[in-house]
Amino acid sequence: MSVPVVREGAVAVVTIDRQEALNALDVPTLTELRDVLRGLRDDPEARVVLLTGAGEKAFVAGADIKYMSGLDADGAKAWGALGHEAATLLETMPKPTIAAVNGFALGGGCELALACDIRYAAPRARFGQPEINLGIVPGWGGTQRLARVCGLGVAKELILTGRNVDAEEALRIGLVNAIADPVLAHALEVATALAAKSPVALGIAKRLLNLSPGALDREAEEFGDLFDSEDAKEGLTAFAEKREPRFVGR
Ligand code: DAK
Repeated sequence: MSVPVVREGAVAVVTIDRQEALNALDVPTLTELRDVLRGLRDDPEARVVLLTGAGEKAFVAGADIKYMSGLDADGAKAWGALGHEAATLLETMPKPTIAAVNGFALGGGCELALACDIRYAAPRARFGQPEINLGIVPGWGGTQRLARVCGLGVAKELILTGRNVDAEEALRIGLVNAIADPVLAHALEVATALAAKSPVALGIAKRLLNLSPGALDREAEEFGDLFDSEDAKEGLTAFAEKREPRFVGR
C-alpha cells in the first residue's frame, strides 16, 4: 500500500508513502490516492480527512518527473485529469480536509495541499510550483488555487519564477494557516475538534466557501435551508441551554 489510511476516531489520516522518490506521485500512487479519497468522501464514519507524507523529508515532491518525461499530449491530458480528480475530491468532499505538510510540497504536492481546506506546515516544510523550471506549467489546479489562496500577484510571482518558499514565508503570504511542530499532532488536534462539530453544517459551510465571490444569493438560500436540520436546532438550543450540543448528522 502506498497510501495507507489510519483511523484516529472519526479522523481519517491518509499518508502518501513512496519515500524512495520523496513521495512523488507516479500512476499507481496517484490512482490509489484518488480511490482512497473517493471512499472517504462517501464514508460517513470519516468526518475529517487529514493528508500527510511519509518520512521526515517530504509531503509530496511533485508529480513523478521521470514518468512525465515520456508522456505525449494525450497521456499528459489523462495524467492531468487523474490529478485534477484527486485534488477536486479534497476540495469538494463534504467534510473538512487538512494538509499536514511535513516537508517538501512541490509542484503537484503543493497543488494537493492547496486543494485541502486547511494547511499546516512543519518548520522544515518548503513549498513551490517549480514546473516552469521543467518547461511545463502546474497541471493539477495550481494556477487557479494558488491565486485564490494567496492572491493573483503572489501566484504569478511564484509560478512564473518557480522559486520555493520556506515555512515562514508560506505563513506570511497566506499559503499555510500556521507553522506547527510536530505538525501532524497539531493537525490531528484540529481535525479532532472539527470532527465533533455538525457534519451537516461543516459540509454546507465548505460548499458555500467554495462558491465564487458574488454568490450571496446561494449563501442566503442555503443558510435558510440549514435551519430545517436537526443539527441546527440542536446547536442553537444547546447554546441557550448552556450545554454541549449532540449533533446527529441530519
Ligand atoms: N519525481 C520523480 N522523482 C523524484 C521527484 C519527482 N518529482 N522528486 C524527487 N525524486 C527522487 C529523486 O530523483 C531521487 O531519486 P534517486 O535519484 O535516488 O533514484 C530521490 O527522489 C531523492 O531525491 P534527491 O536526491 O533529489 O533529494 P534532495 O534532498 O537532494 O533534493 C528536492 C530534494 C525535492 C529539492 C529534489 O528532489 C527536487 O528538486 N525534486 C523535484 C521537485 C520538483 O521539481 N517537483 C515538481 C515536479 S513537476 C501536468 C500535470 C501535472 C504536473 C504538471 C503538468 N499536466 C497534465 C499538464 C505536475 C508537475 C510537477 O509536479
